[in-house]
Amino acid sequence: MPLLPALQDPTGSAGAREAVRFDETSLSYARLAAAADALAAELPAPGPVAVWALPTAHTVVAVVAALRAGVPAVPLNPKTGARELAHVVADSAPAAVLAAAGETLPPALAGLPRINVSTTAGDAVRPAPPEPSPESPALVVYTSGTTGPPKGAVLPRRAIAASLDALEDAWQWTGDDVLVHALPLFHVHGLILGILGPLRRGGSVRHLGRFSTEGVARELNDGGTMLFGVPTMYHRLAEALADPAGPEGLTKALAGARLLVSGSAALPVHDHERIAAATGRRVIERYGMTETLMNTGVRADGAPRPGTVGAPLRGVELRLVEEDGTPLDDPSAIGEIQVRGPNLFTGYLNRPDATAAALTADGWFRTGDMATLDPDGYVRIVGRKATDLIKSGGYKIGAGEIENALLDHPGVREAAVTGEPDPDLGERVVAWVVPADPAAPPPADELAAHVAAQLSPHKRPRTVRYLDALPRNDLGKIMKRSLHG
Ligand code: MCA
Ligand code: AMP
Repeated sequence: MPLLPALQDPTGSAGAREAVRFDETSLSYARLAAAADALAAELPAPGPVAVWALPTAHTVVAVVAALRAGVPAVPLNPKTGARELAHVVADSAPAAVLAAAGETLPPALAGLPRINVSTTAGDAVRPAPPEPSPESPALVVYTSGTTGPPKGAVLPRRAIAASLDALEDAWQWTGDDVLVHALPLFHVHGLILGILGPLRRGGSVRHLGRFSTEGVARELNDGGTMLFGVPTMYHRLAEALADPAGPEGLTKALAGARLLVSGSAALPVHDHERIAAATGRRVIERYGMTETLMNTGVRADGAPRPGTVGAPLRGVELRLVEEDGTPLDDPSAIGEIQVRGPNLFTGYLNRPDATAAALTADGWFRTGDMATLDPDGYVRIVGRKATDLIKSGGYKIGAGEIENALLDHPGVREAAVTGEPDPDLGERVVAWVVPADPAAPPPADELAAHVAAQLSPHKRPRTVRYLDALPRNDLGKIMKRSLHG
């Protein structure tokens, strides 16, 4: 089966069905196929191509065109700062960048041929291009590690198809579903689950452009059947439900949805319970990673259990292992999650060392997530192996890349970065800074702006704490565990 079957022959009523809607822009399947195929004909094979991934219909056309042409797409965060963008461009070496006409692109992309994306191009449905091989790379998605710059996870068509079909099975996801979300389109959650998911099923997606509780209420009350979000979004919905001045119709909207799904980070039990009490609906969680796509999930016909991420999805093998990699005897003990299955990536671009370190000889992926198993197989994530990974607003952020960016600032002599609990973001990036001149420490907002400009705004420190010296052990290693507010 092709990756996007509904685009194969979008004629008649199937072709007239709305595929995506962003504000005023609505594309039917016929329109999306025509625009994407017109663009696909222009793409330089074998690619890859970078996609300026604003939350717009143009991004959908660009990604679908690349998928139709069999050219790997590298979605770029349009807010990426100079240093990170230069790394992604150098590492992925795109043959062109795809963006809507009129978008101003940053200098790091100036050297690339530009191909303008139009949602109105193409006037006829062309014969479907031949389906590329299932193992061919579809997307390269950049994801942070503990140290160094982000790595490009190469995702084959096979993994995308397998993961989306496992979610179809778990959630009884059909072409009648209308998904509502406001996730960014340069990560797995928003792009693969949130856009390619509905397109694979022949259903519809309404993207809010940017998250708002009003937008969620409006779209769910206007035919939306499912909501996908990160825990920060559900936290804001829980707050809005409790606020007498919150958006009109929000309770009804959430109560009427078929599925409310949270992922990318742990949903706090408190927010889960507040939403359940106000709406009668329980949010269901699923657990995934950029490298593995989706691993577990609570089923639509299953029992949501706050604090758990459900059981392994169809086709996914999951086990817990000890520190030395041996599978745990006692399933109720804490171990690291390893997963194996058709949902896995093929490796990190240009990083055979990192790929080899992430996978065991027999193909298990080391997630770095620590968990226990409930007797019925539900997974409870209890923490992460690496203290140098921070999940803030659902974004994975490496402490090392922020420390390096801070050290580039002339006012910083030493820096350490940690994550601290935050009711809204889950974790908040905290920078511990030894100023070059103790009498004139660089202001916190200046350091935040510096990190935002070098890396990404979501990686900026939300709190800066100044120290005379960083705590170090006898070997000179920074003792991060003793850094807390
Ligand atoms: C603020 N801004 C700045 C600065 N300060 N810009 C430059 N310099 C600064 N110093 C800007 C920001 O860019 C943003 O711009 C606005 O101010 C607000 O920023 P922020 O406070 O960071 O955003 P927020 O409103 O708190 O965002 C919360 C959020 C967001 C909407 C929940 O965190 C989000 O979209 N999270 C989703 C992450 C995600 O999709 N993760 C999936 C990866 P502007 O106002 O223009 O926006 S995980 C994954 O894919 C796996 C597979 C999985 O399991 O799902
Ligand atoms: P990323 O690399 O950005 O794709 O993030 C993947 C990581 O997000 C996983 O390794 C987990 O630590 C975390 N994660 C994703 N979904 C969940 C969830 N439902 N509950 C807890 N953590 C999650």
